[in-house]
Amino acid sequence: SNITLLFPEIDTSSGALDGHDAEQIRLMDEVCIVLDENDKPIGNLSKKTCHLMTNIDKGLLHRAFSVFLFNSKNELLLQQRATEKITFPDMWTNTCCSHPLGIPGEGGAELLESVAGVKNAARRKLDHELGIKEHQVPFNDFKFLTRIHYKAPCDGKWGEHEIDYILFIKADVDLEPNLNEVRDATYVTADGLKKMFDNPALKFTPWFKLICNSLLFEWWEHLDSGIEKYENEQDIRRM
Ligand code: DMA
Ligand code: MN
Repeated sequence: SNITLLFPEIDTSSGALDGHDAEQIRLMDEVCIVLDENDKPIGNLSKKTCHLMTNIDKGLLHRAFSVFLFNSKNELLLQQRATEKITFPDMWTNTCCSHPLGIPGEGGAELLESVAGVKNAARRKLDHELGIKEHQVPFNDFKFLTRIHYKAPCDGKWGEHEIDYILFIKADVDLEPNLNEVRDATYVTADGLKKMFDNPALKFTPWFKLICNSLLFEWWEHLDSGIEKYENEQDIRRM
């Protein structure tokens, strides 16, 4: 891999995790897929390295996914991130977000394979974060819509810089939230979500706000009629 040539002075700051939750520190050793601007994998680096702003400021970019799960009443499942989360704690966001890992079945250089990879990762994390068993979210029920390239600082030290695969699924599921990941979860209608935005006590993740302010409500209106025309977009949307 040419990654150490591209990022010769990568920051792995030894003290960056001090004081954080032990389980969340452990998860910072997960191996993320590092990308060029066209979503081609150029190597693997730890989740910790990928989320340090010092590295993001040098252009370091990785692959992610965002799941939007709707029940049969077309209500969207939201989660509030746990206080233990190192990035964006306590914020409300879409159903589940995470990273495909540099492990068999989750990677891929071509879109067909990378989409399959993020669907596999999504099923792994829906179970890990929300206790949704894989049989309730069949692989073939996920719809890939598009990819969003965005950058968002968190608190100065940490941030995101991702190509984020947007996945929709309609499923009625049983929830058993992992409280180390998720503080709260609730279903909302589109109007209910807009009312939440008016409540100044609630904070939302930057990527969720970007998607809400651009595409979400249009997609949501077409859930049962015409969602196909939004599926499998080949271009990467830069936000
Ligand atoms: C990362 O989400 C993915 C996006 C789209 C921001 P996350 O911080 O919730 O990842 P993880 O659950 O793996 O900590
Ligand atoms: Mn990330």
